[in-house]
Amino acid sequence: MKKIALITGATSGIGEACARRFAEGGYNLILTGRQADKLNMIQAQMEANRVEVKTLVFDVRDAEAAQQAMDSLPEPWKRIDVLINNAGLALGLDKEYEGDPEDWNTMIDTNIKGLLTMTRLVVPGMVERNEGHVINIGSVAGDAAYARGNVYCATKAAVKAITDGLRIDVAETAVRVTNLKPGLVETNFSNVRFHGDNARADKVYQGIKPLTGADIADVAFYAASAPKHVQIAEVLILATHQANGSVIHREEV
Ligand code: NDP
Ligand code: 8X3
Repeated sequence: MKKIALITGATSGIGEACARRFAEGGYNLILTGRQADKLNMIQAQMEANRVEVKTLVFDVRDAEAAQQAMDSLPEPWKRIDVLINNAGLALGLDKEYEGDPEDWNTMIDTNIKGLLTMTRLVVPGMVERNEGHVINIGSVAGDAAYARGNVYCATKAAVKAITDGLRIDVAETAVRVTNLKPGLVETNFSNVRFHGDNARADKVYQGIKPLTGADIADVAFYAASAPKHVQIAEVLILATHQANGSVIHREEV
């Protein structure tokens, strides 16, 4: 049987690009997300290319639904080789003292607790089999706070600590743990961040050639394909004209 990659948030952006890159690289896929129709569409495209795909529809914030979805997988599909914890979001770009507590809760529940839920469900099997790879999608935002990034940056700093913690806790096994930290990637991310204000979202990528989901998927696939004794612990991936979370050089438009 081919190797299996489970990708959360596979309906869009980096997650969808990872699905396509890992399929191309010979993996079968478990694609998870909240939009059944989108998952079904991606599944149909992949199955036409002889990739076997299981789809699981659940919200990563719902630990019980996540557990039930994982339990529903046929036994051979429970042997997951690569877990890509990608589902996540930013909501708002406000001063911390003016932010919306509901947005904070959604980011914390998705980016931190959702990632932990999936880790708790998948990693015990990897440890038992003494093989596997966890790739968490962190962010440059986790390296240092940027203006108005506050809580989103904190969730990605938490992803870094949680990823480093897991790497320590599985060090006696052959399980590998990677934190990928992208900078500006043009996806649905900013449309979501600005609650559907697409004009404002477009401005985020003006005057700079941003990364694409495929750029990040290539790095994820590289990490998963490295020789078994090589653990790509962390990668910061930036557009050429981005220096860090705060310094972005834009051409005049
Ligand atoms: P997208 O908005 O394009 O994709 C986000 C994905 O996560 C979607 O599939 C979305 O599904 C899913 N998702 C969000 N909330 C949940 C949830 N509660 N349960 C299940 N799935 C959920 O953005 P990106 O591809 O850019 O984001 C992917 C990851 O990359 C995120 O963790 C983000 O923080 C990170 N990242 C993004 C960067 C960027 O500049 N774009 C840079 C650095 C990191 P749905 O459509 O149902 O909402
Ligand atoms: C996404 C990148 O800089 O918009 O994590 O926070 S940034």
